[in-house]
Amino acid sequence: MPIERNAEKITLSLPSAGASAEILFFGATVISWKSAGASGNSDPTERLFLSKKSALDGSKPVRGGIPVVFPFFGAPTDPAHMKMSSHGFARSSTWEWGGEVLDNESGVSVRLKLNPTPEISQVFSPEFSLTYVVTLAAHQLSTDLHVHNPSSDTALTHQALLHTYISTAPHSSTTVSVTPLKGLTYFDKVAGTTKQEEREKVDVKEFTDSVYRGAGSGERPDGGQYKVRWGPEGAETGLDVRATNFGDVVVWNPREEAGSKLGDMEVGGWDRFVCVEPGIASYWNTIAPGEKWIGQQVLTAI
Ligand code: TA6
Repeated sequence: MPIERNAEKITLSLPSAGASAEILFFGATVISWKSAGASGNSDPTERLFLSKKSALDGSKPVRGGIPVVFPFFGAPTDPAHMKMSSHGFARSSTWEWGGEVLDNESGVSVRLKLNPTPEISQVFSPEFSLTYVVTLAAHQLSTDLHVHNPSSDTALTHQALLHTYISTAPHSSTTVSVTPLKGLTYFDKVAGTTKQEEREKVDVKEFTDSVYRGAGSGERPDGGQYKVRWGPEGAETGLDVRATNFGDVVVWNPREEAGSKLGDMEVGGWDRFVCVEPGIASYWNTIAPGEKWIGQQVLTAI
């Protein structure tokens, strides 16, 4: 069965490619994506990191997979957001089944929806309607966040980000790099300063929390495509990340320094992931009444 669902989650599968994905209704959080590499040099394997200590029962946001961040990134700064916790309500709300979009040999795709509930309306008053389309193909996982402003007279101003935890080989035994980020301006949240990226390859061997600005806004010829790689020269593996309409990308790894302080981060988990997060994180997007904005992430296992 390419698309199965129960009250808690949706399971997508493409048996011919050995690919599968699992999406919790809680937070519309993709918690698993298994795929072989497009180059044919890797068997189906789990491509996302999920902390063994993560709650999966809806008691708190998932520590891993692809949490959906909306209507703002990070700690609330707007007075209108102060009733919400970090990264907003989308990742800790229960989304609804929105139907099958595609189910054939080339891929399976489903829709989840989130509209204002009494709980959300208590903390966020603007009208909104979110649709999340998750598509599994042979070597790819696409996640499209649609933000619709149903208001007839009021603009909707928001941020949004896909907080993707990419499973990697241990940083302690190999270099996991993210390219190309050289030349971009970024806010280094660890140092608290704005910097210019001078490294060809960005690694996360140190505690890293960087918001790269203009990474995907079209200011760069590739419009937000990143390679996450590790392994021996000439035999590297990893993921390609392609972002559309997300003008920033965040690179995060807490290492033991900050990771050991996260109650739901398994010990040593920080050594086996890198978060590469396409998003609207350093600016705000405004959607006119009746209009829609769509942000897309396409992950490809190489
Ligand atoms: O995306 C990086 C970041 O904003 C870090 O500052 C860190 O807070 C991380 O998100 C995880 O946030 P969370 O609220 O899930 O613990």
